Amino acid sequence: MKAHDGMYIDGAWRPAGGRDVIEVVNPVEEQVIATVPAGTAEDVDAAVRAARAALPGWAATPPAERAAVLSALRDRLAARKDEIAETVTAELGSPLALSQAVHTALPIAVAGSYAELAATYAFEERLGNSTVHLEPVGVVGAITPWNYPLHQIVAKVAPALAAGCTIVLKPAEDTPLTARLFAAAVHEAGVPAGVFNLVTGLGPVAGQALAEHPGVDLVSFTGSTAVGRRIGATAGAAVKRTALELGGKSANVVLPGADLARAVNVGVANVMSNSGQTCSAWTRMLVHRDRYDEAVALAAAAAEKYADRIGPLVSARQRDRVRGYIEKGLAEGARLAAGGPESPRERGYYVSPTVLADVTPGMTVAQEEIFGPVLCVLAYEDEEDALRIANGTVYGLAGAVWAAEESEAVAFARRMETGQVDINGGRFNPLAPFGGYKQSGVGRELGPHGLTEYLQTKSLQF
Ligand code: TXE
Repeated sequence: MKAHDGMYIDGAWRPAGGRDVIEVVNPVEEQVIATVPAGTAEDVDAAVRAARAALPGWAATPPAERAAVLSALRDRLAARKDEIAETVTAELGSPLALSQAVHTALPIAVAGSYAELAATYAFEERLGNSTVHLEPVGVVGAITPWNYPLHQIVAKVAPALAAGCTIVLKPAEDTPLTARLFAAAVHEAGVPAGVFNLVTGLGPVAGQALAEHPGVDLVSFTGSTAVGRRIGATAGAAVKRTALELGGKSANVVLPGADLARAVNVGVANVMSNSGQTCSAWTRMLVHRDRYDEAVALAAAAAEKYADRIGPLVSARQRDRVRGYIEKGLAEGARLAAGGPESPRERGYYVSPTVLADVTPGMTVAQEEIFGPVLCVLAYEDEEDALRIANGTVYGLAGAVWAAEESEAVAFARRMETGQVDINGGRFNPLAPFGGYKQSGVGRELGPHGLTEYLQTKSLQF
């Protein structure tokens, strides 16, 4: 058990204002592995002041120099990759291979992509008789969740740095250790004092103080729709910009001529990865009624293969929540094809890879984000019915379409109310904009579209 001290404010680790701490629990052993200080409104205020003071200097730093700092940050993260992967595994519970391949390698790639973008992006453009300058929005309050502890941080901090913004980060209380390592890498990379600041703490205390702080120009939040809605309302009242990346209920649409086995196997892998704690996960599989039974059998067999490999959920609270959803699904008439609500192990916050069949669009499990290793399989009658079901939730973050012909899948995807669709499998692209339609959020992350969230325009007329 390690008791960590301090907040990273104005280029140094400084004592926290209060004495309260947050316990970090390992989800496999259910044991406290560390504590970090629980930040107060005073800590947040000190961090915002530091960020404000650093803003003019960083905003005026030429993009090529900001790119060099980002490149150094990428290198420092890469140098610490083993330590980061082990830390993610310790506080999130993810298997080490996943922590290495996804939780660490992916954000390092994203940091690298922003180093390149900062160097090449057109921060000035000509429009007729005007020059348009793309300037930093100002001080960013970044509030991140625990499901991808490093990626969620990099997806906000890297574009903010590239844009010339300064930042105060409040990471999730479940995974503050990865955030502390990130701050160490920022320091080693030579990011000037005050440009990046870290305050660990509870959402309703430190998070809320950050979101409400008048010295913050943009709140960039990833997390639950309930908290996102509140942050949006508060920011709206203060006429403050927001970027909100919220929940999802993405559809994996298997059109009649598609390779069913491949679509189901990749679809199940997508849901089970990270124990289902992924906002973009394809949690609803839509299959034509003629092949429905075959698809459910394939999905159940695929899910069972994950039983020994899957990590736990992040916390007892999340495990109980997911189990509650499985029970609710069964109570509303779904049929258990694999897994179930019972605990598969004596210790650890595990939930069995679960497949719910005979799910209909109106059921709670077909509408609400479960955030666990639970796949719902729904039958459709024809393509129009599939589209109605796919678009029939308040969310619209991601999705997938499988078809015999790529053009057929693309035509269907164009009619989906969602921000990102994988065609016949797809492949992760760190430059592709990621973000939601409808209540999945406001704004986009990653690539040049992610960068524009942190920029505002000023036009000079000649
Ligand atoms: O999220 P919270 P939780 C969804 C998912 C999950 C559910 C609950 O469905 O089951 O949300 O997770 C901070 N003011 N997602 O409770 O509370 C908090 O400290 C300011 C989807 O963990 O939204 C943390 O840093 N900040 C998702 C962050 O918000 C506040 C990822 C997210 O926590 C705050 C995670 C407040 N009043 C959960 N209250 C995704 N989109 O990827 C909390 N926070």
